[in-house]
Amino acid sequence: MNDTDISAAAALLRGSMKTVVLTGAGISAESGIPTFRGEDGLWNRFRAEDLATLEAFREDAALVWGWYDWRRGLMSKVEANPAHKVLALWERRLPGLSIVTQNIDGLHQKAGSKSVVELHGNIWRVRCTKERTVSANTEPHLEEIPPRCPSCGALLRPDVVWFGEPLERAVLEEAVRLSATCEVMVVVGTSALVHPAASLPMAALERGARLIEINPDSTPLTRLAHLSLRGKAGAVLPLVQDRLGIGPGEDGQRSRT
Ligand code: BJW
Repeated sequence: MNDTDISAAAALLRGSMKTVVLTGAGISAESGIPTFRGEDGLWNRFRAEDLATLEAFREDAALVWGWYDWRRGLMSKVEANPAHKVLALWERRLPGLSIVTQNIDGLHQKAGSKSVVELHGNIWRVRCTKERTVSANTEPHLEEIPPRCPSCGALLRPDVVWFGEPLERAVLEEAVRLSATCEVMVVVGTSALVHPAASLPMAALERGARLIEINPDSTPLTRLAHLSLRGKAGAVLPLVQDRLGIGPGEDGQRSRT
């Protein structure tokens, strides 16, 4: 990544009326949340089949909930990092910017982002396996594992999308709509291996969008990207932000300079 690439990314963003930022686990890595793949990834220590499928939950709900409870404890202690914060600022000051995230940690919202489509759900919500009702549960640790629905007594599950499960229809439709109509898509911190999320950049490219990738490693998207900014999100996004020249406004909001 060189200075010219940072300037080119800033120019693309400045000229875009509709931007989608697709994020993955890498954007939260610098907050202290482990990614899934790669050397220190969760799937190197745990088997996805045992913990992130409906079959695993039916087999041993306490085991699956134990793993999610451990992750809730971890996620309750972390803060949004500079990458999340830059995106929250851009949403306020650049026209038509939306975030589509695969993350379940809620850190984009914690940074102040409002327009966030959560493809894989949110760890701070639970869903009744019988009534399908969804409710917020933000306790770092659950009182009872596995937890039960206070209304009907059935098992509660994390309101997340496991392997082999369809994404919520309205959520996926919104993500596809945004991707297929954006002028610029910025893909941050995803291995781009899990579908349908990994298909969204293709939908953007097919409609002529410019693709910027921010990742320390290459991915299947790298060769398709118009700009590949190799580095950590918490370092690269603030550099692009500096080049964009969006300064602090009078009321704590920000304005373009
Ligand atoms: C940094 C960084 C820093 C590090 N800064 N970057 C064959 C082909 C196509 C599809 C399939 C297939 N076989 C099976 C499927 C379907 C499957 C799938 O895609 N599998 C592939 C793995 C092959 N998909 C599904 O099952 C999905 N559902 C579905 O397709 O339904 C169809 C259906 C229709 C009708 C009826 C029934 C079904 C659902 C997928 C759900 C994924 N769930 C998880 C868990 C969510 C809950 C939880 O968190 O517990 O979602 S798995 C996990 O992977 C999690 C993530 O959101 C997702 C993506 O991972 P992500 O974010 O890309 O993280 P990593 O770790 O992979 O990458 C991190 C990146 O960051 C790396 O590139 C680093 O370099 C980088 N990085 N530090 C910037 N500081």
